[in-house]
Amino acid sequence: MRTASDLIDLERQFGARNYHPLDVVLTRGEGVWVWDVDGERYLDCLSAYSAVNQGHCHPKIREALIEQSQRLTLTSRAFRNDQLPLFYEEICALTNSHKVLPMNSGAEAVETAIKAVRKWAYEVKGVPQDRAEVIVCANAFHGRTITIVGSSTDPLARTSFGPFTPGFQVVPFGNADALAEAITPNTAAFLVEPIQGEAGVILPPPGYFKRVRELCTRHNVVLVLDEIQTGLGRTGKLLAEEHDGIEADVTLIGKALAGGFYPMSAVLSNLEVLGVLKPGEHGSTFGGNPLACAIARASLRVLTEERMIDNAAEQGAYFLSELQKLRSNVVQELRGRGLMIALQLVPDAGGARRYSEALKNAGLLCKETHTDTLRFAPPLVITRDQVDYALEAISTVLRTLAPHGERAG
Ligand code: IF1
Repeated sequence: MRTASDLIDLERQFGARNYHPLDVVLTRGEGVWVWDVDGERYLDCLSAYSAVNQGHCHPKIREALIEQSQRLTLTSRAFRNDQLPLFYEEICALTNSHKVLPMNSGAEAVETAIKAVRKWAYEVKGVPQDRAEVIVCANAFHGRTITIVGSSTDPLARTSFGPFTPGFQVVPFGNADALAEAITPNTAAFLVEPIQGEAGVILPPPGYFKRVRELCTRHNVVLVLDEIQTGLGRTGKLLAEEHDGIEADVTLIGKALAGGFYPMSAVLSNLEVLGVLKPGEHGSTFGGNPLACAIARASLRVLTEERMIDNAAEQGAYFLSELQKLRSNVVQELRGRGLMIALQLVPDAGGARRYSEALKNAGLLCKETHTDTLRFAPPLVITRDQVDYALEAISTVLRTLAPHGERAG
């Protein structure tokens, strides 16, 4: 048997170095727990970036995967399959959508939305050809394609990957006046996360999205909400837009749509925007395949049947309020909604990375974002006792890692 360090060496030798993972080699997962190859157990507070909201290896989703994989996995969209229409019907009923376009990764859903709103701008809004603009936010994260990183303000994401796709304008997140100023007659859409994830769980000021909704309606701009991370229960509602009492014109979902078993994403839309796409204008070999659709149907079913969304609201509120009681001098700020929680460390805490490493040794897995922020986003099936386990690990690590202690190493 290969040891953990053998496996890490193999990865170093053959893998591209585009990640810097914690040195924990996982081999099994169940609910909120994962185990490494040495049999150590950890509470997963990352949930594969919210792709396993339903918990690792959920038995009912696994059953759907096994059952469907014994019948039919892939047809391509050249033929119809008997799962896609049922997925359409169920996701539309659940999210109040009129039209759906299934893709695979989150980035593909974002790209699809950009294509659709551009075409809508030319054919419906009357924007002159090749002049359509999409407004995005500073510090946003929407994926890794050339077009998307070209719209990004993050130097790490974009440097040396140009030349980029034109047609993007950037405004600060949370500032509706800045959006109002940026809108021109050529503006096709405003693409925005309800809560900025990668930026460090940044919540906009109250009332922001109400004004955004009004501005988009008034100026005939498509409001595209990227709910790829915030959606499907993560924030304590099915979609984060519900917290703001608004409805997007186009909603992007991915990640937990297929419970962490399979890559699947979707563009949910009103009739008008997706209505512009005609046969042959867009597609994907794997998009909408029967295996993905069967898994997604089970993933959505357990999310509601097992009350995971309410549990996220309840346990998230408890988690955040208990974190607020920790009173550590290295904590600068706590932010969160539902089970999407960030703990920002003071600038001289020595960096979040050594905290995530110490938390790993204390039996909790999480990932730092940028240099000073720790993110906690466990599966939505977490119980109060398991939140207490996380709180215990976090308080121990905050207490024992001296704020001015030695560097990580
Ligand atoms: C990685 C972050 C999370 C997303 C939103 C689209 C996508 C994502 C709002 C693209 C993806 C990921 C990808 C992952 C890291 C990660 C992430 F730290 F970058 F911000 F989740 F917190 N829109 N988010 O968050 O979806 O194409 O990846 O399916 O390693 O890049 P994708």
